[in-house]
Parts: sequence; structure tokens; C-alpha cells
Amino acid sequence: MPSESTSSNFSADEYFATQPPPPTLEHDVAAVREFVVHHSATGRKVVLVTSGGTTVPLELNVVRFLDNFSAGTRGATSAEYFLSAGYAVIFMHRQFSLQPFSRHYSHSTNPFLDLLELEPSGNIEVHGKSRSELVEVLAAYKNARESGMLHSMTFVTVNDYLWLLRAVSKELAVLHNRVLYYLAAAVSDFFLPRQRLSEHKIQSGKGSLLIEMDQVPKILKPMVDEWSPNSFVVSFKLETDPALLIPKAQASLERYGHQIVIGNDLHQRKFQVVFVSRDPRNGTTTETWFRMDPHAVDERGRPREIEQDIIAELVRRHDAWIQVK
Ligand code: PAZ
Repeated sequence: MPSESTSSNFSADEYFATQPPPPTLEHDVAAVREFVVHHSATGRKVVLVTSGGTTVPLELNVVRFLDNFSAGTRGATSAEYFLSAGYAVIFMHRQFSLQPFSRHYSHSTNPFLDLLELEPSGNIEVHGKSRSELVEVLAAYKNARESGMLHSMTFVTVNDYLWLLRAVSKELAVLHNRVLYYLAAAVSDFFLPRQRLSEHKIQSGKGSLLIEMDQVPKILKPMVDEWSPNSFVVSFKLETDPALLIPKAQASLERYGHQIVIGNDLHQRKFQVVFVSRDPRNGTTTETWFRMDPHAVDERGRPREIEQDIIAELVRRHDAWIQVK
């Protein structure tokens, strides 16, 4: 059982007043500003996809940190479907987690070198079956990069993530209802304030290690109310106890007032998700389940991905929302 906490809970304002920004923040924000100016002119819808897990360092000179399971599959896959749907994409992801397009050649599931053949002439050939797939992925990747439709930026710690999300959402606010936030990153709920971090590697030899963490501030509220009002915000809720999924999603919508929570269970997340939304006029919530056969293939004979259905539905709902906003 978790023990009762004696530590303080930071409001968002207190958090940003006391925790230092990452050193690359200004540079990252300048690049986003350029992207936003460009796409204000193109008139495109823009999505911010967050992806992968955040770390919580236990020391200032970081040797140890807390992490989570997220590989960034959901975010990287979704970014590709958003691009196909015509969105300009800011892909804000955990450093070294999966990325759109290159995810198809993950070193653990589909090592790139195994697709290549070294000819006696010294030329390199791609195996027959893999060739057409690679051509397609490469063409989509080059197109996304060269057309300025995909902009990537990275975070590592939960602190990096919070500072970046605040700064980027303030920049995106000028696009009003054309912006969709797709917050799929697995963000730590707890952190250690910098002021309580040990400078050097925590030493062993003094018995067990007790660490008391503070709660990460709930930043969806200021994001929806202050940093980027009028935007379409979709958050994710992950649970391992299926009974908690709907009530937690409903509570989140009520507390933050955003548009959709997509609920998923850790073990079923690749095959079933639930969209939970709330009518702000009377507080009633609606749940829509999306389920797919784990062995299903798409029209090109590749394993089907539930993100295809998620993005199709979000595009439909975002468009409908733009009409009335
Ligand atoms: O990165 P991944 O594909 O392995 O997992 C995706 C996910 C489960 C992290 C995402 O769908 C999600 O639920 N993100 C929010 C997690 C949470 O903070 O509740």
C-alpha cells in the first residue's frame, strides 16, 4: 500500500516558478514559431503529437532515474496517419523512442541491415519483398520532411516535457480551432523537485532507499483555459484495471474541460480503445469503443493498426468541431 504523503503539491504556476527550464527551450520554441508562421499561411490543420515516456531523475548528475514502458508506438504510428490526413505534424517525442517512418525498421522487430544484400560488386540491394515497402515508406518520409509537414522535437525528463508543452501550446494558440493536441506520451505523475535532488550519485551502504516524490501539476487545466484556448484537445488515459478506465476518463473530462479522453488498457491497447467525450451543456458522457482483430491486415496486406481508426474518427470529430466553433 502506498504510504501517506507529507510532500507538497505544486500548482502549475509554482512548478514553473521553481523548476528550471531545459537549456534547449528557446531554440526549440523558435523552430516551432517558424513552423506555425508557415502553416498559418498554408491554412492547414496542425496537430501536436506527444509520444513516449518521460524520466524522473533521482540525482542532478543523473545515474539513476525512474522511467516507464512506453516505446512511442502509438505516437509514431498516429503521426503517419495524421500526415496522410493532411495535417501538419509537430512530433514531440522522448529522445530515442520510435519515430514516424523509421519505426517500420525498428532494430528489435525488423532490423534494417537484414533487409540488405551486399553484391560482389560492392553495391547494396534491398531484398525483393522488402523493396516495395521500403520505397513507399521512404517516399512518404522524404515527402513529409521536404514539404515541411513534419517537425520533430525531443524531451527526456518530465521537466523537459512540461516546459516544452507549455511553450509549444502557447505558440500554437494563434491557430485557434485548427490545432489538435494528441497527448499520447506516458507522462510521470510524480517527480522530485530539483531542490531535493542529491547532487551526486546516491550512495549505498546506508540501508534501504526511501524517496518521497511530489505530484506533477495537472497542466491540462491551464493548457485548456489559458495557454491554448479554442483548440481541440485529446488526452490519453492508460489503466491496468479495466474497471477504472471509464470513471477516470470521465473525471478527467469534468476536471479539465477538454474534448476527448481516449482510454486504453495496458495489455489491450493495440487492439481496443474507448473514446470518452462529454457534453458540456448537461455533463452527460458518451463512450465509443474501437476494437479490431489482432490478426487483421490492411488493404495492402500489412498488419492493421488501430491508429488508422483512431485518426479517422478524430479527423471527423475535429472537422465537425471546427464547423461550430
Ligand atoms: O507508446 P506505446 O504505444 O507503447 O503506449 C501508448 C500509451 C499506452 C502510452 C498511450 O496510448 C497512452 O495511454 N498514453 C497516456 C498514458 C497515461 O498517462 O495515462
